[in-house]
Amino acid sequence: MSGAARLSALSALRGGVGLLTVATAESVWGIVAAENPAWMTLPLAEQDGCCRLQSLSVIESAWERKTALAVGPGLGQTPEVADLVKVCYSRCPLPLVLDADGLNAFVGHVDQLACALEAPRVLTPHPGELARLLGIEVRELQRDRENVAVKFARQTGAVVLLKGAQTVITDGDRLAVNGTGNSGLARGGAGDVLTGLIGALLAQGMEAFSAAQFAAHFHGLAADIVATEKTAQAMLVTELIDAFPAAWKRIL
Ligand code: NPW
Ligand code: AMP
Ligand code: MG
Repeated sequence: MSGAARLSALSALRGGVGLLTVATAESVWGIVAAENPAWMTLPLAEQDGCCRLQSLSVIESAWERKTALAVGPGLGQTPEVADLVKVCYSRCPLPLVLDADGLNAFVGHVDQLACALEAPRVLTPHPGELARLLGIEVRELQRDRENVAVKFARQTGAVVLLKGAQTVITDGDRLAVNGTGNSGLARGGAGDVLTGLIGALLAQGMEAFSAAQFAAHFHGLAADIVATEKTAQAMLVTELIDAFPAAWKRIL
């Protein structure tokens, strides 16, 4: 899905990343490349609209020159995508944020989210994604969001950011609940924006729990700025990224 890739990439740029490469299925490569001349692109071999496992070597040689990786938004769900994601997750020696179809790749294999590498992992499920991974009902998860997130963080060794109003961020020891944001964020693409932002902060060397906590706060702040002028009802996720400069001005 070229939209998800573009939203994550634009967000990463506005999040302050220095040099960005977007790896994407070759059939949408041109659309992604044309969106913004500031990023580089990496076309990946595909089948049925999704990346193939053989793209791994191309991705591996690209990450050698990088400082962080963001994986998942818009990838789609095929067995080959799932294998590709799992190998990247277990082998990439860089800080990595995993979202959306990146998380979906581990459904039925949640034990493989416990990564043996030193490099931090940030997992950013919405309640539907985490419920699917854990094999529980969304209602059950929502009743006990903080404890479910802490347990999942301990189980995986990752920083977990459980989305929704009052987003929970935890590394299993530390816990934060985010208070910014509004219902305007409950629309397709808002999460893809968050992934790009976390990727940008990790790339700039921010510690993983702090990156997730800061990103949740900043993403919500940008949404609150947009809602003041445009209302939560009429908000577009692209306007969220457009509000990043104003949000940075309030913080820096
Ligand atoms: P239901 O149906 O609401 O009961 P998916 P997705 C549940 C890309 N995108 N709380 C929902 O349950 C993403 O990056 C591309 C509780 C259903 O079971 C992904 O790659 C865009 N439950 C891909 O699309 C913009 C919730 O989860 C399932 C929930 C799929 O991502 C849009 C549906 O979720 C999108 O980001 C919640 N808050 N949210 C683009 N412009 O290219 C969802 N569920 O199948 O994970 O679908 O999150 O839309
Ligand atoms: P996703 O479901 O992946 O598109 O992500 C949606 C994003 O919007 C996450 O960052 C959620 O925490 C945020 N979000 C959704 N609904 C609300 C809400 N009612 N208040 C604040 N943030 C929200
Ligand atoms: Mg999402």
